[in-house]
Amino acid sequence: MYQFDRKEYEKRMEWYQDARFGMFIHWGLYSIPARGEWVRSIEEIPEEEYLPFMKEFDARDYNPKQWAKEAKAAGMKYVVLTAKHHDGFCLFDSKYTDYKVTNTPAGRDLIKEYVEALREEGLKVGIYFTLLDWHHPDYPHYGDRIHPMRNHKECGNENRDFSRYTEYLYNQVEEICTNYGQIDIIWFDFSYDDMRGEKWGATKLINMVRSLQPQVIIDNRLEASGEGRGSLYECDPTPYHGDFVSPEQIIPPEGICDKEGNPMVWEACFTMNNNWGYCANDHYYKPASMLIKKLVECVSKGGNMILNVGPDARGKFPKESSAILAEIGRWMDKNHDSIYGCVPAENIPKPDYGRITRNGNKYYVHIYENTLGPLPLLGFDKDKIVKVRALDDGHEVPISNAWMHSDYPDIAFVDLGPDPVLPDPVDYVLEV
Ligand code: JFZ
Repeated sequence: MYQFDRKEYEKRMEWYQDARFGMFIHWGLYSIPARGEWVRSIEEIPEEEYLPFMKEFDARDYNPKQWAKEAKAAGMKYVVLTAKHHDGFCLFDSKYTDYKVTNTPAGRDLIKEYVEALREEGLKVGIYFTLLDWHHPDYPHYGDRIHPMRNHKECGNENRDFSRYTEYLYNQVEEICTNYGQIDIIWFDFSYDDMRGEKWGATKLINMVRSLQPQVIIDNRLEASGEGRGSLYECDPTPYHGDFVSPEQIIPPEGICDKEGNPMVWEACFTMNNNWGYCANDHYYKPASMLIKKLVECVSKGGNMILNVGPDARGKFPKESSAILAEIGRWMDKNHDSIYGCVPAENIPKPDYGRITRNGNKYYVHIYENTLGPLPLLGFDKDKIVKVRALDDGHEVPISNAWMHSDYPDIAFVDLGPDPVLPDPVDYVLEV
């Protein structure tokens, strides 16, 4: 019988919940056709047309130190890179396949350099590992497509032996857990239909992972998909329960609580444009100001945010992504106290001008609206407010007591001063 140890679990999750902000990186052969990481499936590219991308994969601009620097400067605390995505191509030197980076012009193990670069910057090391594998001869194909989410009937699977596939999965995950020192996060992706849990040999897999990497944090997609929640949510944790829920491209409107109403650990993953893998023609990037607000929203609802970059065929971050990261970093530089270690301000309602995060008895009032005049701190006990400070430069913000507030004797107002423009029009933060 599996015994879930909540104390140990909470301890394991501590750094991760304090971190709040991470970087996702999707990079692989699909970065060459540059139409997203699902291109092989969606366009039904036959193996003989896809494999030759290996001959071009030279990683000539691959500079994981630069990646790590940009992540850190943006205020991110951890990075998760696709060691293997659904196309099955490995960025690491696996001895169980030839379909790997050491057989490309890049000619070396890129995961090794990646983990070293992150550690040098003091970032936590995350590895994304796909459960699907469109390349492996024993992975079932569906209809004439390899897209598992479409309702095509299975075809050509007569000679496929799925247990050989799970053995391969197990062996490769063992390599990841053995050859690269401490791994802080493993991000498995993903379950669908009845392909979940023990179908992947999950108990055996996770027991191995946890014995090799006792402190590792694992997402919930061995038993759930983007929208599912897993057994921790059901309050009936399996041996392979995920450590966090992984909502995709959506912030759970009210955070996530388990069935019994206890807050859960979750991480919303977001793309900057509309693709995870590099997409040369996708220029629909979300502005940094929007992404900052998404991060604040996640924190105010008790979650993390992991923001994706899809490096190009040569390993360089798209210039749009780098610019966004730098801009987020400028805000984080001044305002990170309102993010790291912060949690929802449970008893204070969301103000109409922004959001509130909390760290201990400090409240961070995020002001989005460029509003002049007395700003009400609704929900705060007026007599318990000790001081209000602007987070960017620490200056005192007076609690205003102008005559016109006498109609509202119980409400504390702050006075932002006479400037009609907020010092930070994106998110100006007060510490209360
Ligand atoms: C998965 C991947 O397919 C995708 O390429 C990317 O890596 C993302 C982070 O994760 O996306 C999913 C997974 C599950 C569902 C949808 C997208 N789902 O169950 O609907």
